[in-house]
Amino acid sequence: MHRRIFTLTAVAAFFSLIAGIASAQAKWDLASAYPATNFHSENLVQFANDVDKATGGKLKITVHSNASLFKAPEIKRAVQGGQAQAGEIIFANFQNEWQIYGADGLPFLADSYDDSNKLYKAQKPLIEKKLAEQGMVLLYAVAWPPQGIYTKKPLNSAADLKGVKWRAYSPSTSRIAELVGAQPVTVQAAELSQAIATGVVEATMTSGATGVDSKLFEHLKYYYDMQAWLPKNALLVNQKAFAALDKSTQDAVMKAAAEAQVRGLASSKRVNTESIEKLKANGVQVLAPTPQLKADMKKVGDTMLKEWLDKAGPEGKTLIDAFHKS
Ligand code: PCA
Repeated sequence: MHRRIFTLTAVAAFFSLIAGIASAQAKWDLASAYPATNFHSENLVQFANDVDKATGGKLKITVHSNASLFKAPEIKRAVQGGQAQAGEIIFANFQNEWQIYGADGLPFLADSYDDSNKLYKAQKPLIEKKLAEQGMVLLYAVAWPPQGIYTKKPLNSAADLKGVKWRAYSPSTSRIAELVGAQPVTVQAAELSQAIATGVVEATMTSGATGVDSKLFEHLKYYYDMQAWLPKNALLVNQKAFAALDKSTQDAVMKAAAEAQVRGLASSKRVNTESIEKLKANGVQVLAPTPQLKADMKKVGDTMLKEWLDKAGPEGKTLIDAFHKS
């Protein structure tokens, strides 16, 4: 009898030792969809290094950039299901699942860094709640630089986009194409340079940053600096993976995440300026939109906000009201 108790105690001690080692050496895969040299990706690597340092190597995070682990639209589900413990998504990709995710993808609703920050403050509590229901934790979010239009030919008005093969990355960028009579083709950033090079697409709306990352300047020689919206990327973690960490490791993750958000925003602003210069240096005409093009795109924005409010319901109205009051 005594011997049996001893054995059970020994077995229990053995397992708690193994569990101790496991929790002492947690390893996370972090799926991301943008190239390793993109500022969001560099920020993720810095975040992983900070966590490694702060925890004395107790949590090792491997960043898999450029959609090498999961394609952009699959990352959220992969984190939810625990196939990747962490992942970076662009909220706007998930608008069809829940309209609130798409608020920062609406043209001219929040079209400066200040407004983007205000919109995020209004979105954040709703998004945190939704992600919690979905078994995930929001670590941080960082805006892309403002979005403009890349084309092969000069644009006087939106009518010049009729029939043009327009690359979209989200439901709202597809909707823009439909409203101006262009032909939407959804292509994520990881496949963008190939799609442009092979002529599958001949225009897109994105940032200066992606224009440089994907070398859009090789084929698209006009960039209309519309400053239409600033979509946000967000780092998510699987709730169970997070809960499995000890308290001090969780605190280190949260602290590194808060720092990554501040650093990422500063990088976004710096990259915005630098990439416009790089586009010019590579022969792109960086232009302000003509008054007609601007008016046409504003009209597109108004239509899309109306459509969005219809779909988003009272929750959407509360969000927009909170944003406008802030
Ligand atoms: N670049 C990403 C999303 C927004 C941006 O500026 C892309 O074009 O896919």
